Amino acid sequence: MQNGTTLNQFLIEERRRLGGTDSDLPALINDIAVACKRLSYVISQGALVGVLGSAGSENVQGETQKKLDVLSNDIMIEAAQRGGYLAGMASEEMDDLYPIPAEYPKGKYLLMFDPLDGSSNIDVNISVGTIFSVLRCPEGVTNPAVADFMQPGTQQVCAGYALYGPSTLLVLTTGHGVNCFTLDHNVGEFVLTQPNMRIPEDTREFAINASNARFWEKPVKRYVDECVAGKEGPRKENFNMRWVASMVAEVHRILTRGGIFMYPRDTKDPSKAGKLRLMYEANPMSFIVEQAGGASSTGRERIQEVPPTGLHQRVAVILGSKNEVERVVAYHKEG
Ligand code: P6P
Repeated sequence: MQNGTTLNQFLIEERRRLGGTDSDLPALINDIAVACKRLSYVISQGALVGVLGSAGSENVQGETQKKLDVLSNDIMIEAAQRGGYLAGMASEEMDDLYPIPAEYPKGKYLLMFDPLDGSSNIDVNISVGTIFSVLRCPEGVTNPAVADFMQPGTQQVCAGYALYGPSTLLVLTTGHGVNCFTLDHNVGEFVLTQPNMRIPEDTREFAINASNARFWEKPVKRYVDECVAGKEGPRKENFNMRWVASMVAEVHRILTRGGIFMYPRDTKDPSKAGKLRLMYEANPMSFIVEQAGGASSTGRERIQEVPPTGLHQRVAVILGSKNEVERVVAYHKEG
């Protein structure tokens, strides 16, 4: 597909390519895209429409919810629940799964999402995003339970993110490469601007929250120390560091110019396997990164093969340029 193709035109082609089994998937993607367009507008209005600041509540993660966290969750639910493509939803902002109300038809997919990733940045006007993952609901299940969502990332049929930055972007995969669309505000359409995105296998740019250095496990500390040692160190190359505190922005930078993003397991809270959530952050981003030729690991196993045990399960995340991720994995093997 060439640049300038609209998302609608792309999804018509997708429907032809996907054929019978997943013929409803393009229509579900379109519903998600409508939610992202609405979110793009609300986020761009910010203080003008009084959506900044705290909602005065906490989510299941124990994190203070921003007004926009709650609003973005509502926008996604409202856009996705009516179409008849879903059997259920789950979100970072909801403790339990969201069953499709009886007044709407049910469908064959399960949608999991982080409606506003990086929301701690919203009040300081730094890029935030929406991340989503689509699974098939088990055959014959019309009222899915949490157990029906407990499928490894390899079972995803679609994953994507919207990035609300200087431009609003929608990045998608259905297992046949990664395509990036830019929202044309003049016509309200997402337009294909970066077809078939590929991550360079090598990089000299790493992303990690260095304030956690004292908690890192040895392999991560070894990798970062070698990057920081630069030309004088074992890598014999200088490295750059970035940390936006918005996973969507980090992943998009990596898709665009390479890099490695790490939110590893650490000793800060030994009870947690990591900070990021498997089902609606790590798995969808891993699907996208691998489809673009990158790699994604906990350091000890491929993220998409981690067996889920809960909707809000946390996991260590090391993803990006293939050769750098493999180096960090090798360091974990060496101990
Ligand atoms: P920290 C945002 O809250 C998020 O889930 C990711 O988008 C981001 O990469 C990470 O957490 C930032 O974490 O500890 O730097 O605030």
